[in-house]
Amino acid sequence: MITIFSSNHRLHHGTELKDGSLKPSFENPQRADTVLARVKSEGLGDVISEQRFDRSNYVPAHSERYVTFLENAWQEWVATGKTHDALPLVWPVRDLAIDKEPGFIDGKLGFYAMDAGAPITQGTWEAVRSSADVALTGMERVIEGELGAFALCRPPGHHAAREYMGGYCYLNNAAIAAERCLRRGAKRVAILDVDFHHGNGTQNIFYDRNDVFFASIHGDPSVSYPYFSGFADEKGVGIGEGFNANYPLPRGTQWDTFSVALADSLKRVQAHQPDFLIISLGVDTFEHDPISHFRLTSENFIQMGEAIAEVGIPTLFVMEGGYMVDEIGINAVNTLQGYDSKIF
Ligand code: Q9C
Ligand code: ZN
Repeated sequence: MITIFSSNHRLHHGTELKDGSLKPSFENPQRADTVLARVKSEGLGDVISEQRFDRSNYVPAHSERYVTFLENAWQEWVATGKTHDALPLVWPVRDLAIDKEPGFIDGKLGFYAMDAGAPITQGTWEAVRSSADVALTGMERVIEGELGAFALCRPPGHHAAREYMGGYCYLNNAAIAAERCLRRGAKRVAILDVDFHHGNGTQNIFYDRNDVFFASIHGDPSVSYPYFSGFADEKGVGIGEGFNANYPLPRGTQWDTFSVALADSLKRVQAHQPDFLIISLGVDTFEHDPISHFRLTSENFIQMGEAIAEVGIPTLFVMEGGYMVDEIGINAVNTLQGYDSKIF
């Protein structure tokens, strides 16, 4: 399987609040470099660089003003005399005004964020747009006939909604790829999110749509991040009703339970009859992940890839989370090798 990678990911290396102070984020550059090293040492296939795409490719999944915010946020932050990571400190919840974009960066940060988990740094925009370009480049290859491709995206994307960032995510790489293939003539697309955390951003973007079926298997939001999205009764709205499926699972979930949800979600994917399948591939379901609570083994990721291949739909894998840096390469590549073993 071909891999698409951008060295621009290294331009983004942020901090997060942990145990009362700012520490280097779990979402660090080592992650993508470790996965790339495994892709190469296993001889998974060719590794190519991303093509440059126009920002108009990001806008169908996001709003014009949100993309503009991302492009300019660091400059606006620096103009206030600050040089440390930009993080929001105030949010428009409940009855506060959500209809007016603030004119000052401190307000904009809260307006366009769901949490304080997506720092904006000097290199963030360049890394973020390159990550989206990695997904778009991978999608092009699948549209042109590859049966599988791996978009080694970093930063990840699935928490990024139409108009907000959060959870290490800025642009929703999987959603941007889905919009691309619809514009290139696909009738239907399915996105299956196997990251430990609910793909709230992807759900948000396609919630009122019937052309994109979205399913997510994740830690029960009543006890796991992102807490406010990912419940089983979220099934879509309007013509989108029935085109969103959530599988919240308890902490401690192992393969026996995960695989049942996976099989059901893949059955629903097949019923949608998509032209293309996009997998939001988070490997933070691993038993030793430092911030997550499932217990999949490295072997289980091979089984996951095999199960996905059985559906028989050309598939783009898009890298999302996974924070056990020593194993993230093994687990991601195991999934891809499992897929390849059934397809080729
Ligand atoms: N102490 C992705 O996997 N913080 N994002 C959790 C844990 C947010 C994860 C706090 C985790 C976001 C793409
Ligand atoms: Zn995650």
